[in-house]
Amino acid sequence: MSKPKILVARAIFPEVIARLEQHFEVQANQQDQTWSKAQWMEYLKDKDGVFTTGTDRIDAEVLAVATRLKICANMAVGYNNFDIAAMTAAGVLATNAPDVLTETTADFGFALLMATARRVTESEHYLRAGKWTRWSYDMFAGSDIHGTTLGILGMGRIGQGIARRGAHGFGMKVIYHNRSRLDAGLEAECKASYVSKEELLKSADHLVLVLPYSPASHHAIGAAELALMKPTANLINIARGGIVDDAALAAALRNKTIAAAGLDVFEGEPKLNADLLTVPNVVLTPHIASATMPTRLAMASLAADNLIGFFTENKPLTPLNPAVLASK
Ligand code: 8YV
Repeated sequence: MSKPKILVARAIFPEVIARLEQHFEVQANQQDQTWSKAQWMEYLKDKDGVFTTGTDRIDAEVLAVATRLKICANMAVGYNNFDIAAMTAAGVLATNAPDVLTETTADFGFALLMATARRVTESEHYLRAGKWTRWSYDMFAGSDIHGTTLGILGMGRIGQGIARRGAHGFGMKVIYHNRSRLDAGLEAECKASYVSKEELLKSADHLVLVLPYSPASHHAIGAAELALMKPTANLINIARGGIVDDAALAAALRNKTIAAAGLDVFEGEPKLNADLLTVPNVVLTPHIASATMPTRLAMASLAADNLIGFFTENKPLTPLNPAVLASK
């Protein structure tokens, strides 16, 4: 029997490609070329499965030509690059890569929070520019982290990881808002109290966004929400671009509606709202929250395991639309 054909959209760990090659006929992209949409669709035409990263889009237009496609395995926990409804309608399974990145991403959320609150990058730029000539009492004075109120919008696994770090490590008071409230046991573990979104915005000294992107969360933080926040507050986004209205945020940072922001994700990334590049009170990183080599390998391996599990036993590990499996 011939092996199923798999497309790997981006360069990934050679050992993961080698593992996939044991099971599949693999078209890899180890040169990490940027494919046009036409190339993407052309390459998908004869494929049974695809290994995607968070920027490789699967939608109705792609599915219309990828008629042999049975599974798309995303090397990301977020899956807003997938049109799940269109995939389900086409009988195509979607899988993501949850859990393996939780602690690494929560670590980074905290790193960005601390860098933002304590003005780490802004002060480093000052030093590198040769501007540091003498000490002064208020030089790069930032905001405290210990003992302050940590707000978390979106309380999934990563949100809980951030809550634990804040409550147990820094003695922070943790409040959160989420579509659904955590059970009492988890709330106690995270030492987190459920509040309304308005209360969260008004009370947080540091507000971390960790919710998934969907049309419902588009611009969940815009001018009106920023206006509710404390002028001393810091906003951290490690979730997805588009959850924050970046133009409104740049204006709020410039006008000191809030104190500072730390952003790992942007609307329309890798392009950035030009205003964000000119305000000093923002820490900017290029979507690296899950970027440690062990975690990236675990994410890639889980995506590969989903492909192998699906084709060998009809048992992917982390399906997003399992109804597709039942209907086979
Ligand atoms: C990935 C992410 O780096 O997992 C996610 O949802 O945003 C990141 O960890 C990126 O999407 C690569 O696939």
